[in-house]
Amino acid sequence: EEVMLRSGLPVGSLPTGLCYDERMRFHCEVRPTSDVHPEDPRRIWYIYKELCRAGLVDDPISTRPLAPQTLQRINARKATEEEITMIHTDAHYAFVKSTADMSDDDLVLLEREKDSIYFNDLTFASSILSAGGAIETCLAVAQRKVKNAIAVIRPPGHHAEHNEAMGFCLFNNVSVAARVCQKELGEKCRKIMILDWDVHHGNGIQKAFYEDPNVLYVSIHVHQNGRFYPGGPAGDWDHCGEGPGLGRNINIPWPDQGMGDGDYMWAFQKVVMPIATEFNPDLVIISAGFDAAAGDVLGGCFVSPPCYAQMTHMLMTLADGKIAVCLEGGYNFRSISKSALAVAKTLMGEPPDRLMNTIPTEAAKATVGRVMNIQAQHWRCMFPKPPS
Ligand code: 6DK
Ligand code: ZN
Repeated sequence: EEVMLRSGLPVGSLPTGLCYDERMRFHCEVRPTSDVHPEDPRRIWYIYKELCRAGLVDDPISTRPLAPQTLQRINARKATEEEITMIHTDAHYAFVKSTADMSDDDLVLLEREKDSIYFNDLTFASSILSAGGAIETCLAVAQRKVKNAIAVIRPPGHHAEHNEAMGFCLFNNVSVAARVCQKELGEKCRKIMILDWDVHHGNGIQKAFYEDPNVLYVSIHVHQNGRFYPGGPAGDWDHCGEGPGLGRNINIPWPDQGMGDGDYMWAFQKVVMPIATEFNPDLVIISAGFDAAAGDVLGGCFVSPPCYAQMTHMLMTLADGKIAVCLEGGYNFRSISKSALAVAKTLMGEPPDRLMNTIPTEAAKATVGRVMNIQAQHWRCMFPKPPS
């Protein structure tokens, strides 16, 4: 049955949104070495080109006839200081801003002090556009200006903490966007689910909402004895939130042995979808890194484009379909382009392709079983079934 908007139009007739802004490519290494950094400005350009190639974007560079349905542009804008400091400290905002006026020598020195982060004089500009792009994308979805949307943004955000830039991340785009939506839209957007399928743990998002009952953070990431970035115990399965936020943090930490479609589907069927349905969010935001994709050297996993499509499709059953996809990591140009295209097509209503492999590994079942056991303390849907 079709869901109707107040305007009388069916939701299905609204377009899917796309946020992309060339200027987010300005952030790059000030002194590139022989081997290029994986968080390369071309990442977002390759994804955009793939969407154009498929005829989904009305752009002069598009070489193919336009598809019957195209993506509706969402303009990225600069996030304001007020918005950024809903998550970050004034000092952190001031620090990132100050890098715009530093000399190249100072920027190189700064890079050595920090954990997996580089700067140039346009890092700040790109970072506030990336956060502002996430904000505009999430607001457009939450306000039903579009059916759903994808934000092809960089630099990524999920590792950035209140006072810390780390792991290629300056500002926590998705966390800032979630807070802005709650503040601007009130009761209409109180409960937000953030699903993080980037292969790394989104320590920054977890920390920002650890005691918040209204933000459900679910992360699927490689994490074996804290050895995979960012390391430390924060990404373990027994980190479930604190105080009023207890049970609103779900970590699904894979061992480092190359997980694939069957494992992700198992996690979605057994944990992600049941808990998400019980939580019943007003908005779903995906921290969509494509570094668990087959072909990604940093991730070492094997997720296929149809599996990303399938995960998107499942999440679209929540929040009346209000889902905003925000790019995080993903380093193989081809893998991220194909994966993002599959997600965009799914958002636009195309049924996902069939998966080649749907069988979970024993290691995945063991991890998911541990998560179910601990989350049974917080979620009715996780109770073991009584014998029939
Ligand atoms: N550094 C992310 O994908 C970022 O989660 C991952 C950050 C990994 C940092 C450690 C690391 C390298 C590797 C190869 C070459 C240079 C540096 F935030 C996201 F972008 F989403 O592997
Ligand atoms: Zn990542």
